[in-house]
Amino acid sequence: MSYKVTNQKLNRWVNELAELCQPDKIHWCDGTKEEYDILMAQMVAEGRAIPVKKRPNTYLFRSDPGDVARVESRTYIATREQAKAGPTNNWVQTDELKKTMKALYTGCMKGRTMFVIPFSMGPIGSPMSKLAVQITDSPYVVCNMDIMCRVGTKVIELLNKGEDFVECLHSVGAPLKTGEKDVLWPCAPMENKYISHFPEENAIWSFGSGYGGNAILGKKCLGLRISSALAEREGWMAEHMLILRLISPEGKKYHVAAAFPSACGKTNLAMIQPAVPGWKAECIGDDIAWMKIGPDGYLHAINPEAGFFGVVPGTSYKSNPMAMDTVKENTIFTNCALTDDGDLWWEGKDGDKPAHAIDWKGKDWNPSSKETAAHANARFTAPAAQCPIISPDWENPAGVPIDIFIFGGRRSAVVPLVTEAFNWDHGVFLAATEASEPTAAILDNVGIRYDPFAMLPFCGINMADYFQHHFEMGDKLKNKAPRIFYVNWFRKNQNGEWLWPGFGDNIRALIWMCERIDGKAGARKTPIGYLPEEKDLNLKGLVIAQEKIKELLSVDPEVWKAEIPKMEKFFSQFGEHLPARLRNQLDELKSRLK
Ligand code: SAT
Ligand code: MN
Repeated sequence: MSYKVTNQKLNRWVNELAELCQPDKIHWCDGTKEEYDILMAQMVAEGRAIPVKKRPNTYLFRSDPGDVARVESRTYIATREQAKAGPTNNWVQTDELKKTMKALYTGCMKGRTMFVIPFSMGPIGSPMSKLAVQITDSPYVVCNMDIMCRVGTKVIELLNKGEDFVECLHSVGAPLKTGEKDVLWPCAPMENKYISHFPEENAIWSFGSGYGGNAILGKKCLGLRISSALAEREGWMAEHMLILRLISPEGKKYHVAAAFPSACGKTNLAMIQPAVPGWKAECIGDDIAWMKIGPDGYLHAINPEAGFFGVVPGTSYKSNPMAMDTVKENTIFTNCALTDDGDLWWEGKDGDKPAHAIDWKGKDWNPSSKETAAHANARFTAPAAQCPIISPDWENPAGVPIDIFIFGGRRSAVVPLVTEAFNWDHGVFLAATEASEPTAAILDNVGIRYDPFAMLPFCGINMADYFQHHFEMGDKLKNKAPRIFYVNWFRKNQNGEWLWPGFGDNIRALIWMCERIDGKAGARKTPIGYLPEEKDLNLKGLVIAQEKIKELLSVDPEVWKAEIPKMEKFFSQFGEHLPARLRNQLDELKSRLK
């Protein structure tokens, strides 16, 4: 250990867990490049990491085929009373879950090293940041945490001054018997995986998975589930949102925070290359926003993360050139295919398919293979600072003032390209009824589902309380609240073709939003909100059939009436707990559709 720990709570916690988990060794991480390089070199020697020749300091990992994404059915919110977790979370009573998991943790790190990772979510020392410590027995997780969070001795200095921290415990759940040879990707069987949260004690206990949000605990577990509970108690917001700065041709800055479900294009929008000349974009974050009302009365956002954990398939110079340039070096890839010339391949990458590759399972692959070369939820882990359009303000401890909130999902029908909420309460309603079609980011997602605020899998409290909290934030922000919009880039026509080009052309919807704020752009009032007319959108340079625009901006009251019973059913699970203001919004929509 290169530092001394005088925070007694931390020492006690680590000692207790060492006794429980019985690792061979304890390694206190300092987050330095040397440490990262040594761990990587070890993993290369063990065959777990494959250096990617064409990309400096870049490594490929292949996970166990049963450990490839978040598993929501194994994700728990444990509280004393069920009402605190609410109907949308898997709830287990705190003591009961602890008992089950303590049995699993007993001896779970035998034959392994226990790593202690002190980290900060948010710039170290920002009043909006939080300190945490993750314990893990996965060196792969340590290296990912090094990229995704701010790890190191500066955090220890703050802890030694007596600052508190969130306890994040993780084990892959695969102890080794004496002399037993390890597998390349250790993890536990599905029925023993637990991704557990104790929001009443700021603690996370994760067991059995080594993948993504199940294991990199700063991300969804702390960044959203624990933080949404903290935010409700402390009067701020922890949201599943990218943060983007738009700069108009006149040099005016607008800050956007946008919530879409996993694998619905947050990273692409966060790194947008505007198709309209003169407009510029800067990326601040691609997944999580922590927001507090600043001294100026506006809502200020920071990105608590330090890296991107992005979906690889579909990423190309066409869909996201900035992401492509971000992952040229110093990146961890998981579950991509390896080409014979020492580069990576994935579905949707630019250029021809390779004649031969090694697929994500380590098997020979060629273009006639039935299975995909990369897993649909293959991911890159890359430092945010490497993004060519990262904003100079991305680490500003005061955050950036948010002008625009965007919600949306993947809907091939019903939902128009862009809608503006009538007011804050209506915006909360639009967000609360956010819905999306399935993606590969989750193992067990089927059919269209309501995903309020894109937080369904990430809300650490009763979702009804979360809704109420948003109404109250609006009351505090008053006329300084962000304006709320709803978008759908994914509308299809009857032949199943996309109606909207998406990607860089999404700027056209964003420009309308900026112009609405400035009182420059027109809109028509519809039962579901304000919509632009064709003339209100900047469509210069876009070749698109008139009928497509018409369909993209259409609202069919009959189709929307058919949505009402689904919304009612979704809301009914909250019973009396549902905020009256949300019920009013639904009633008002009904009467507008009459
Ligand atoms: O695995 S993660 O939760 O980090 C990615 C995602 O589902 O958004
Ligand atoms: Mn996400």
